[in-house]
Amino acid sequence: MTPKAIIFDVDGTLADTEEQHRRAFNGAFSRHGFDWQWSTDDYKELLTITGGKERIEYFIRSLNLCSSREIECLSDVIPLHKTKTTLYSHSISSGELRLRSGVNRIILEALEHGVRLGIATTTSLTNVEVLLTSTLGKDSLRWFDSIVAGDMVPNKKPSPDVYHQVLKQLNLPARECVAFEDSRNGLLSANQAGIPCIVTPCQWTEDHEFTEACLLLPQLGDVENPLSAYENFSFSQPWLSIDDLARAHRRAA
Ligand code: XBP
Ligand code: MG
Repeated sequence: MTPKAIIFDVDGTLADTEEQHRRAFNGAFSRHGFDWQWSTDDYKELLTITGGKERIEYFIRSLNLCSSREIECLSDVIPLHKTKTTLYSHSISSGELRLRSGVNRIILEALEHGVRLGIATTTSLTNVEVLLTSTLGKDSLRWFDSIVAGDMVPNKKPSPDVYHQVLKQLNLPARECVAFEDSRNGLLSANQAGIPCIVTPCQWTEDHEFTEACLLLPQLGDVENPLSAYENFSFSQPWLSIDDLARAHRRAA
């Protein structure tokens, strides 16, 4: 049956945002007088640490600084992350980034079919708000019955905390929902919460392990970016429609 709700991850799933995050981290380091600059290779490694503040702290501890310097740098994590979030918000509100293919389409299809919407993300709430308003318009925040972000739960992905909180706010059982994710941490988080998960990897996560996904697709697809047929799933259209989603969900249940 059609899932009662679709719960979206944000970074990498709604949009391919991590390059904008990486540049914002590097901009914050410069503004705070640090000569740190995360290359794309550095960042691909660091992305396994979920949460920007946790990522900066992990990086500082990896520098093997003397304890006094390490303590001094760690005291800067919160202000650094605040600057980073401001820089990231500016870059996203410029409208330079679009949603991944098929995301806008399936959100509108879900609304038309009475399928509820939720967001379960590790990123900061302001980042969710600026991405949704700059890509879907300011009313779009109201389309989501639950938005749970970053520090709103004790533990970040792969902990299931964020998905548990969304399920609580939606007042729905896990098996009646479906999650969309891009990373292994996100897949593990959704699955530990008992939610079947469809994965659309992005450039930063394409080499992750996704065996537990109920469906693995390169993207959700739309008219401009049709999906080719997939060996283990036949589509009614060359994209994942709500009807296809219901079939994939039944298979997973
Ligand atoms: C991805 C993350 C976030 C972002 C950075 O979140 O792990 O930490 O990389 O955002 P998700 P912050 O895939 O769960 O949406 O600096 O705000 O944490
Ligand atoms: Mg993600």
